[in-house]
Amino acid sequence: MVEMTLVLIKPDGLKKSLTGNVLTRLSETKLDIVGARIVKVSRELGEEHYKHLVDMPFYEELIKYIMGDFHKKKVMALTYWGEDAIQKVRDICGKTNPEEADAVSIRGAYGRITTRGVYENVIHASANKVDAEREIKLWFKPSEIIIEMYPTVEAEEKTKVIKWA
Ligand code: 3AN
Repeated sequence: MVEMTLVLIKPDGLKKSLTGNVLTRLSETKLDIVGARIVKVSRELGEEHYKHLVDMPFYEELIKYIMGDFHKKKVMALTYWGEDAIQKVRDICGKTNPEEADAVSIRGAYGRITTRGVYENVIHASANKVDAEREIKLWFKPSEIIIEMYPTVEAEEKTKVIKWA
């Protein structure tokens, strides 16, 4: 089944200059990148992304981590498209816990658990189709993705924008 999935290269991955390594590993999937952004993650965005973990003891540290408080204040957000995209990307990522992840997976090779107990696992990848749609719509506008997979509507918006001077 043709799917889209959201990938985030997290602040630890950017701080450790792992972007190239991660993209090279992901290219093994032969999936297409259809959207890419560098994002400075606000608390609001971090909290919305991880809202399913709000009751976990590591939640506050997790929000600080994704906002870049421990590394660099940026995340690389990517949308991949193709056959079985979600599972193919998850397989290369490895398990959530970097110590349990296969040693040749991205998280197994580059992740760690901090002394504060946060899993710094370099990469996020959508877990299933419902999450993928929610997350892609959270991180990307329709115009930032070069294919149309989810329905869109035309709307007039009167908002102030920043443009080149
Ligand atoms: P995944 O990212 O593999 O889908 P989630 O959604 O359960 O896993 O967790 C989101 C993030 O929360 C993880 N990527 C990791 O950074 C952090 N995390 C998850 N479980 C733990 C845990 N038990 N202790 C510390 N951090 C965790």
